[in-house]
Amino acid sequence: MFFRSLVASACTLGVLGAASYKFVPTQVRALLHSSVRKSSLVEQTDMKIELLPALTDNYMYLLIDEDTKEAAIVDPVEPVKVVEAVKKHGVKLKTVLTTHHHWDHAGGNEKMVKLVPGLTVYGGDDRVGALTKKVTHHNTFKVGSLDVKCLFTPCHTTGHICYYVTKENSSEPPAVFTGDTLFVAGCGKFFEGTAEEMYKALIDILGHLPPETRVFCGHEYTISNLKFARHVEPGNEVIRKKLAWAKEKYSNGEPTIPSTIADEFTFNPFMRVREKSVQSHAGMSDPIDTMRSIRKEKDGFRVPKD
Ligand SMILES: N[C@@H](CCC(=O)N[C@@H](CS)C(=O)NCC(=O)O)C(=O)O
Ligand SMILES: *[C@@H]1O[C@H](CO)[C@@H](O)[C@H](O)[C@H]1NC(C)=O
Ligand SMILES: [Zn+2]
Repeated sequence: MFFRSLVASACTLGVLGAASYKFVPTQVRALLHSSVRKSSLVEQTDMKIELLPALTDNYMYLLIDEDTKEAAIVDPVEPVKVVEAVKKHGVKLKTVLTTHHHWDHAGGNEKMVKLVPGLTVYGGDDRVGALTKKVTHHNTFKVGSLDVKCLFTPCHTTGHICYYVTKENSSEPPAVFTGDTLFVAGCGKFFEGTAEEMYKALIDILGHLPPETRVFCGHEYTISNLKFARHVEPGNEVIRKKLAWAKEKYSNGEPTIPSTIADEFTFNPFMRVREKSVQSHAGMSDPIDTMRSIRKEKDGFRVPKD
């Protein structure tokens, strides 16, 4: 539909969106986007995770098993950058983890498998490019010595998968790659699902992971998400502090990722739909009605300048 295509966001634009992006002059693009966004490394003794900024506000994540030096890449939309990072770390890339089929996440898969032959490409949707292993809820597999568990979280798209990564007997926190289901202080738009489904994804599934689990999401939306969170809960001091912190990070080109599941429950309005403060903002008394109402409100929210 013509109107829908006008208002479509980056994630739904498809091939045309990807192609037109290429025609933005390189210097302008570099100034506006990726080159001012720093990559960063989250180091534990069991796993390393390199955050690789991509496109305007996406993240790819290079997951490294320290034990075997095997690696996986989450949503490799810019495969050349992935190959550079793999070389830099001297690791063996074997696996692609695809959160969902939208082009800003899965659009690099075909090129990725050409650049690194023999990759296993995981995803939960037949629309994922170069898919070799379709997965569903609680499927498990290994990346070196790390255990990966698939969490089926349909709503943003019907085939969305989050990947939960643990290491047996480790005392360090697990990681979860949440794509466009859970963002820092926000959640994905309900393109192909309902408030019931997002409630299940955020509260029942992701919300029951260990509280210290680190959250690695698909986009750098933290500042605009926190401005909406502040609008929902003007009296929540945690939101105001996190917003000041996020602005500081952003101004230095640094990521605001990861957060933790425990932290999300303190400032993410979509994780807080059982709280009276969020429910009364929505004029609802039921958590799922609240979820539906604040998602609709955020779809039309004009993000304030400060
Ligand atoms: N609000 C987004 C617009 C782009 C958009 O719609 N992004 C999709 C993912 S590709 C989404 O689910 N956004 C969640 C939201 O806007 O709350 C932005 O800050 O640029
Ligand atoms: C984890 O700990 C258990 C109990 O101590 C032990 O039996 C098992 O072999 C350990 N697993 C690994 C991979 O080290
Ligand atoms: Zn996206």
